[in-house]
Amino acid sequence: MPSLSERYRAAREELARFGQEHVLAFWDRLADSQRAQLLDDIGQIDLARCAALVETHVRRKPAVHVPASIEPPDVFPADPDADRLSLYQEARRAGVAAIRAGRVAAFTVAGGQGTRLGFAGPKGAFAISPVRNATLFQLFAESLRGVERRYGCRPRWYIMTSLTNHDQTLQFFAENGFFGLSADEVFFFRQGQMPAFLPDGRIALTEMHRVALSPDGHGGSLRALASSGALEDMRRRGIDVISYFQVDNPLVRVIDPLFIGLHLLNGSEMSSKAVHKAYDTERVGVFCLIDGRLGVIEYSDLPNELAKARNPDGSRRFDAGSIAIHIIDRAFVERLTAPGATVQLPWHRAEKKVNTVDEQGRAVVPEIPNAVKLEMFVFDAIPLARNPLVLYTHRQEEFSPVKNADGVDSPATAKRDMIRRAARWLESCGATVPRGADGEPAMPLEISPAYALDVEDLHERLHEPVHLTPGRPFLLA
Ligand code: UD2
Repeated sequence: MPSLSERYRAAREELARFGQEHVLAFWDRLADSQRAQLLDDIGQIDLARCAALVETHVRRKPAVHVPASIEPPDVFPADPDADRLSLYQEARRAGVAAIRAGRVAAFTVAGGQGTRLGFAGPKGAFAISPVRNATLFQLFAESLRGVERRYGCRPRWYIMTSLTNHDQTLQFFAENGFFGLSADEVFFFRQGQMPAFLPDGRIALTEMHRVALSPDGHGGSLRALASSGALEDMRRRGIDVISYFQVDNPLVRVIDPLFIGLHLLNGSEMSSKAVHKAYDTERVGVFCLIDGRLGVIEYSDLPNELAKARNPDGSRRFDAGSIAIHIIDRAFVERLTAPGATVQLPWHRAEKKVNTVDEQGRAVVPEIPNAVKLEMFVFDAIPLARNPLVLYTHRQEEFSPVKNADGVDSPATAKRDMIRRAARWLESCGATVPRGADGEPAMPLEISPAYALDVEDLHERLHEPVHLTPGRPFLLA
């Protein structure tokens, strides 16, 4: 292990090469522990990559490519029409066969900071289920156990964390006995970090001994899958299909045979699920054909006239909202991340408020955005994929994210949607669900995904009639 002063000299030389030596400006005022921390932070930064990005994305806004055409794409319907009935049946069979053969893994991106929710821990540790208060991570683990019960094979689980929540996430799993999974079935890895930049291109410090680092976006997951050894781990185990989802959606169908099967039959490298947008300005990316290639335009980048555009029959023209659920081929990630790969996900620039220090080392808390952050988005891989497809799913069955402390996309709406879904499934199995004057079920309802993965699963499992009493929580687990 090199000494602190050796590390300092090496870091100073490297920073100077890229005009970033100010990062060490307060060195003389730091305690040794702070010095070590600062050098660790510097070690996280790919300075050569940052130097190029400073020129293209920080000092100026990146050149925007204005597409010649933006059209709505073809999307597979959630329920097959007569023409597609046999395709969907075949796809389901192909998906089940891939799951049974151990080819499919679950992959959760959980590196985000959950600032909007105002929850301090890793978001997956947020308690959300209506009866048991089960956490998001617990529900996903139970889904995997449900898949094993139903298809005879438990998919391996990859979880991407970030530097800030990695240790807490591991500890949370350990404290909870891995929710009935074994510790070696879950592969945790950290995503990369990017520094925030001041408008002149200098790397920002949040304290005299801390670089302003934050996760490099969920698009960083592709690179992190490669650099962490996760891809290699998959290869060794014969896993070639990755079921990607975000940590914030308790309704997600973690492993979906139909979706997997359509992806395989279509020879796709990356497939996506969509919902019909709830309203024009909903905060979800929108699937579009951009100059003939499928891609997603993030809500904040979608011109208002396109968000509001209508078809002749009055329906919304750009209506396929991205819910960040994908099937990704392992080989596709390998191709994008191989040494010397020529394609690379674009960086998105955001101007943010970042606490910094002034030249004397005094804390500066900005009132307006003072720094530039750069992130990659995973959906930018879609235009690079062979035969990408989009499948609609029913929002009420599969999408109710926990983003905000209250209002839309909050714990309250996610719980409500979990209860509504359980009520629909129970009613479809012949139960009578008492409802209040507002039409909502008159008691909290919860069906663990370990008990039933979907309504067909519930049909097969429920052999006794279910009796529900207003005000009495009801649980199937
Ligand atoms: C995301 C999508 C949006 C829509 C919506 C559905 C983007 C840019 N927008 O919006 O189009 O699909 O989700 O819910 O993706 N994460 C990481 N590392 C990071 C950043 C994020 O792991 O560096 C994870 C995070 O833990 C979460 C997910 O990615 O699971 C989404 O992040 P977000 O909440 O910032 O995305 P949001 O709500 O802006």
